[in-house]
Amino acid sequence: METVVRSETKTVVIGPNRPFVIIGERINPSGRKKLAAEMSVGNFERVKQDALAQVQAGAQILDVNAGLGVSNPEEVEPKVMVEAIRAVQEVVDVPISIDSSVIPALKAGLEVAKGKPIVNSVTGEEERLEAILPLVAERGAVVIGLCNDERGILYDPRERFLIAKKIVERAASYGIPPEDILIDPLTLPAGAVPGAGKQVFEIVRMVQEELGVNTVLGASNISFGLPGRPLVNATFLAMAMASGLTSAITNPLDENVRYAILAADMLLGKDENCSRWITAMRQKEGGGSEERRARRRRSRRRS
Ligand code: THG
Repeated sequence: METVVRSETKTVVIGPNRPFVIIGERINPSGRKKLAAEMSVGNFERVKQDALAQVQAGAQILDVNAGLGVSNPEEVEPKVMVEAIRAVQEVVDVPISIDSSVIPALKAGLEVAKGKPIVNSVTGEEERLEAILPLVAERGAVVIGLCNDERGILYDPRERFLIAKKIVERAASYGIPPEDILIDPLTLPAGAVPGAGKQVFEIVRMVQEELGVNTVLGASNISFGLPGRPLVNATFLAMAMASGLTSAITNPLDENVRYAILAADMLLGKDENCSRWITAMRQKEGGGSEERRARRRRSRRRS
């Protein structure tokens, strides 16, 4: 099954036989005080820089989160979301993932995001299914379905899978086809929840094998509170990819993450002639141009 998202002019396809898709996570003020302060006064310069840098580093989609941690998000977030999406669309032409738990912010985001965006997200909660799925159907957008519901977060992978199944079935009743859904197994911090990674790998595999639906997750969540976060994130992603994960909301500016994804794609046979991997390693080695590499070879011979 292939999930198609679009910006104004670009199309991105997510699927099991496609290279892994990186959704850039950095346009998110939670945990970034400076960014939050700037966004709250209408300064989106850093948002634009982050957008450009992430796309340059290989993000094919950008997640936009406008959660400023205010006490009245229903009033504040829709406006900030609209401005943030507009700022991103001014500098890059990639599909947008509209990331909010505030329904009016999702709605406002859908009005300005060009092409076919992602709504991030709906859960298995009745109230949210009923409010968000009609918006997704009306716009013909893609929706991320998170594997939690009224009962909160469940630790049994089968229980979480059953929520995914319910979301897919309910979406169908609104006319949303399964290819327009990305299931997010929910990633809990491994430092607090033993086996958090393994739960995710099992759910990803079940969703792919039993529903045939594509998957996404927030990779950086796995390492919250742990030392060596980039290496944990990168390893987690590579393992999830081996279990069938098709996309992730993560930080492509992190070399561990970027190279782990390229290596995993290559090992899974999604990199013809290993050419993307070889190109990345050549660029990492420095400069990139044939001339600079030749110069380096000469200087190595001299030394
Ligand atoms: N699933 C879905 N959407 C999500 C998540 C998910 N959206 C939000 C989040 N989880 C994914 N996005 C982030 C963004 C940033 C960080 C983690 C997840 C992060 N930030 C650094 C921190 O807080 O320490 C700070 C960033 C910096 O300064 O560089 O870790 O799971 N569907």
